[in-house]
Amino acid sequence: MATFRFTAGPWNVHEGNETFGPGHRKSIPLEEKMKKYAEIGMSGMQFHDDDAVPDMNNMTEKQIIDYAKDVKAMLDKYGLFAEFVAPRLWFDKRTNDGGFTASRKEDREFAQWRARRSCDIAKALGTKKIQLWLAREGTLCAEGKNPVEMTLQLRDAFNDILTYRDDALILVEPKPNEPIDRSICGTAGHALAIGAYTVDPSRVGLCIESAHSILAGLDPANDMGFALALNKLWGVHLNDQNGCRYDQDKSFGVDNLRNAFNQVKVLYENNYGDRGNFECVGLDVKAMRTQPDEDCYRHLINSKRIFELLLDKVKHFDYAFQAACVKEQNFEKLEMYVMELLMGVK
Ligand code: XLS
Ligand code: MG
Repeated sequence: MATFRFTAGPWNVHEGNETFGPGHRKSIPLEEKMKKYAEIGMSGMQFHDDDAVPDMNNMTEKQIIDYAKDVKAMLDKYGLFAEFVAPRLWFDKRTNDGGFTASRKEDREFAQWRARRSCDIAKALGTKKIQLWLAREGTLCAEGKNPVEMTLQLRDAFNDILTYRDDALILVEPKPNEPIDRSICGTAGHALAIGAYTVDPSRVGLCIESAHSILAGLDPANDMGFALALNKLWGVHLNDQNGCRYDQDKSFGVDNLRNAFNQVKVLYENNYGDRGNFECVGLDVKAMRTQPDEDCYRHLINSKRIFELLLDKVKHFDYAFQAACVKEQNFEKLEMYVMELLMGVK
């Protein structure tokens, strides 16, 4: 019986900035977000390395760890845990052309330094999970990098993390494009294949994000099922996405409700969440740009509620009826049953 623990990152409550305009909501200090997250039912928080330690590029390794320990104390104060730390390898000038796959050796070394610091920060925050959203690991200009080299550079970067911290777990969060034009590791299958060639494949798993699967033209519930079957679903980033366009991070289920139902269904049926804080329901959603300051947490509240309402639908799913439909191969009947269930007629 799965118990779901919800988490979100500080970036999920943001000022509203996007490619075409600056943000217009006020910045909220980390502690205030923690307090509010606890109030709205989050159990934990997710971090980029510099969400936890903002000025880390200008700090010594010891200073970084000490700072992270203070963040841990803050989390404890609000009864929250840290789910993962993700090196943010897409903000710095040195990672313009990629982090682990940057063309220049010194830039790759910077990325490696950040990944190692993420391991230290994660330890101070009490988590083994290092999440890798491989934002710029690919090409802007197709001929700008060599695909064979990039694949091996990623494997080497995973190896460095696995060796630097021998209890670290890598969660790859695949995404096929954006901000990069062509990603070198765009799907769950790519991520696990690279993981299989590392020094410890048992410590490389997945975080499946709904929108990223949709952007790859794939079904998020099936991606989650794939990962669950292989015991590799170590995180999810639930949200929604209107087709293959820019990454939207909409509230969970608002565009593809049936799709969202099937994500909740596959998680519930496979007892996702039973491994406690290890298996969280991350809500990687962003508020619409129009949202005012005083209501800038609503998308998180809504996403959690939609998940819970869908969970209730899942619990009422008539498996005997489904089996009968499958036996007669009457999928029109089964489909209509699902539609009626979702529309509140069943
Ligand atoms: C962006 C990603 C990002 C990661 C965290 O597309 O979803 O938010 O989840 O680095
Ligand atoms: Mg994400």
